[in-house]
Amino acid sequence: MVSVKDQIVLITGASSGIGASCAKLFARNGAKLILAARRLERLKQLADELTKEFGSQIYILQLDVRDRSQVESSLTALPEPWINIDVLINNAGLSRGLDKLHEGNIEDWEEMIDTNLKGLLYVTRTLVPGMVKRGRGHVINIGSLAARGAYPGGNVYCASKAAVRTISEGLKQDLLGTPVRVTEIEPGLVKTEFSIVRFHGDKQRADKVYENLTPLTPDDVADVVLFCVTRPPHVNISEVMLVPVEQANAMLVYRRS
Ligand code: NDP
Ligand code: 8X3
Repeated sequence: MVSVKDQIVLITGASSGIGASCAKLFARNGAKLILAARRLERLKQLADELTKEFGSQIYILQLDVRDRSQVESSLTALPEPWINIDVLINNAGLSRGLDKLHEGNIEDWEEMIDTNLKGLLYVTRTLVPGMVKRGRGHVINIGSLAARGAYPGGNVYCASKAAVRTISEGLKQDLLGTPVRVTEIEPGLVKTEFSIVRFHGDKQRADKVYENLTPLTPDDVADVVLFCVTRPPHVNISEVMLVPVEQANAMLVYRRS
């Protein structure tokens, strides 16, 4: 088993949902955390909580993963004790809208592609060379069940997650011969701020997504991430799909009436 104690773990999108849950679980297990996202106040609040509860060492990074030069400059200029990142959790991501493709909002598309796909690529391209050089590292990409097929209105979001799936597969191939591990995690419905963001703040509409079923919690996903990272070094969990019991695929859920 690999222990995460004193390992340096960078989590993108740590200010909410799955990223924040990963931060809590890795902190509880003794990791040193770099928490990245755009909302600085949220990160500070989380870091305070974790420091109080677990005595964690935390570095806060205000970062927009869509900004290539900011990604490169901030990640290459990390202070010396933080530079050798062991685990990268590429979690920052979002959906915007649920419109038919031919009626879709092009700004929404660009935001999803720039964040879910290009942002993940920028961070990965900046950090993985160091992992290869040091001969240790693990990249966790938070994909989605949406990668496995489109659902009505999901078009560009699903495509962005299909790209994450393919990129994870390609990265695994390209890292063959190195000890660096790559895992893609594909959750189904997880109750976070995801749907509020998708519907541009319409909480009522967001709540309906999880109505009359028991969704995954972000802690459920964090649990799986920690499991993958703590396998023995010769084991690579390449992909995990986890869904609520009441979800069969992206299109088929059971709602108790
Ligand atoms: P949340 O909305 O709760 O969290 C999303 C996180 O991503 C926030 O911390 C947000 O931080 C961050 N983020 C968004 N854009 C950027 C950006 N440009 N730069 C840096 N950080 C950014 O949703 P989830 O926790 O659910 O989402 C996390 C991941 O899980 C996403 O990749 C999502 O696609 C995926 N996922 C979610 C599922 C679900 O049902 N909830 C299911 C399957 C996958 P900030 O706004 O502060 O920058
Ligand atoms: C989020 C899950 O099914 O809402 O990636 O697209 S879904």
